[in-house]
Amino acid sequence: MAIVGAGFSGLYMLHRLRGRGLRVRVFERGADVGGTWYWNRYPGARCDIESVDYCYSFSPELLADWTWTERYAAQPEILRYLQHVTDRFALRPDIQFGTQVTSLHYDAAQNHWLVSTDAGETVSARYCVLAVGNLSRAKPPPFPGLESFRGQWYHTARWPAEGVDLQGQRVGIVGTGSTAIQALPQIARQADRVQVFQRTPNYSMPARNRPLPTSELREVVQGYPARRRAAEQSDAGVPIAPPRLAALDVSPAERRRMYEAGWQRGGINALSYAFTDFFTDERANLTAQDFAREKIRQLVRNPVVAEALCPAHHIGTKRTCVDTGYFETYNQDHVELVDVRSSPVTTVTPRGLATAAGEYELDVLVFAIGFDAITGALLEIDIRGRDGAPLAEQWAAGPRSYLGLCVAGFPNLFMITGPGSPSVLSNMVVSIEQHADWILDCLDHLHSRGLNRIEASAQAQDRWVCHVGELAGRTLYPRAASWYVGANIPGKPRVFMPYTGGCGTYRKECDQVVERGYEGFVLGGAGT
Ligand code: FAD
Ligand code: N01
Repeated sequence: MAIVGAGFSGLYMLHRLRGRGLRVRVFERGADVGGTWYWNRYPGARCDIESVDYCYSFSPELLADWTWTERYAAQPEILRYLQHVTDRFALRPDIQFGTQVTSLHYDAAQNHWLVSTDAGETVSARYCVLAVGNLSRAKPPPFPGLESFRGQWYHTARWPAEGVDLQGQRVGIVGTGSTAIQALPQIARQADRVQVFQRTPNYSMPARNRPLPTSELREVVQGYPARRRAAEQSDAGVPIAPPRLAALDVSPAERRRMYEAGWQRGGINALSYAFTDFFTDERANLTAQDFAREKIRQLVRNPVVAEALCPAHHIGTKRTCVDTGYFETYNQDHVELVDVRSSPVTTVTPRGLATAAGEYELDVLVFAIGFDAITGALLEIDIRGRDGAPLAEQWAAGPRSYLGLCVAGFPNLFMITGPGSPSVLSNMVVSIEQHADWILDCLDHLHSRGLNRIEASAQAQDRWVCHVGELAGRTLYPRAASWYVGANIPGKPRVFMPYTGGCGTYRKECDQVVERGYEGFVLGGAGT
């Protein structure tokens, strides 16, 4: 078995497969485990799902012996957790670090995959699991002249492990997504001057982060099985009771009270979990947008800056950000918002950034410009299935999969949180465990029947793609120019990629496929 990637997905998959006595090799580009939490070391990086939920549930002993110190753990703590898991379950010997998988070619005669790496090695594997991450292929800075810049530049998703000393520096941050929103308050603490180059403003909810007392953690661990079951059956993979009321069915005063309560609780679902029609009814969504914009106007003293920070898209249709003091940071004299919507960045010069409006002199450039999300890391590998057909060709008009787990024409190849599954719309660790468990059960099923091949049928895949599209079409999601639809990558096909039906419903759909004898899959033995 081959697994590509050693983040939350690859590590858990390895652990489960090992439990079956299978021989497994994991290939990881990085020098250590951690995936997202290995690469994204920028100041302020932390999770936006509560730490006690953004972790594995498979081992009660692991749960009991790990101490989360904050409501939302910071990157170093999450990385330490994943390193701890790796060592506790002795996973390291099966992981080959510093190795990028460059191609995966299926050999139909042998019914195996040929896995080639950038080290020039090729190995064969009967089954392959792509645990490459939805947000792991960093978008390269697209600005001409970057090589001429005399200062230092960094992509937040490749932040140096030793950190960057920003004391006394003039720093430019390009981007105002989740990453920049976390990083700005931290960078502004150190730098002499910060200029934030904003093309599109985003909604951000207060994190209300706080230390996690051990008594609270102990209580959570005691009731963990029920808490996790609730998360698994929920829409977003978090143990929060779903809303019951529609926004327009309550009075404006009641609506306001509920939004305010959410805002005070904080977190990514602060407003979205208030009402049932948040993601489906434009008028309901507008009430939450208005509330969020009003908060920005209260938090930012300069009314011109506040207005520039007010987003216009349907709230939630681009990933809602979570912050600690983001908007308030613009009240500091040494922090400036620069509009690059009306005057886009044209070039990087030796001294800084140039826009049509002028040149900005900088010592350090920070690119918080995001990722080629969901399909980027998959298509970076030259994947060829039965008949030698490249995956890139099959996905030329957007990704097509069955359950977000498998692709027709690519036998014995599994994706963890692939396009067409809840993936980035969920607490990803919940989704990762579900996918890895499903894959393991599937392999057990094959082995118990003396079979060794499974492939999604083209018809089942067509039906699934249609179903995912229909579900998304009932929501406001596809209307935003977001990375969910590939809008942040020039030339990428515009298709809404995740499954919007919710984690609980998705899990049932996957289970039904199994109950019906792997409906929609073609199963076979070596000779068939
Ligand atoms: P990753 O963690 O991305 O790991 C994939 C690994 O595969 C990487 O280490 C990569 O180097 C390796 N790889 C990729 N391609 C190759 C190749 N060809 N050859 C060899 N190795 C390869 N999700 C949440 O649910 N809650 C959060 O709070 C949250 N916070 C986030 C914060 C940040 C800053 C970012 C960027 C993402 C966040 N996410 C969050 C999403 C996060 O990516 C997932 O939660 C989770 O970490 C994904 O784990 P993974 O193992 O699937 O992928
Ligand atoms: O990336 P993004 P991110 N010129 O794509 C701008 C997860 N995450 O790294 O919107 C000027 O969201 C771009 O502008 P625009 C989370 O899922 C979670 O911030 O394209 N600007 C945008 O403002 C998140 O959604 C956390 O107009 C350019 C920004 O760069 C996902 O990762 C923390 C530009 C990119 O925003 C990605 O977040 C961090 C250009 N040429 C990440 N190109 C948590 O809080 C891009 N931009 C848990």
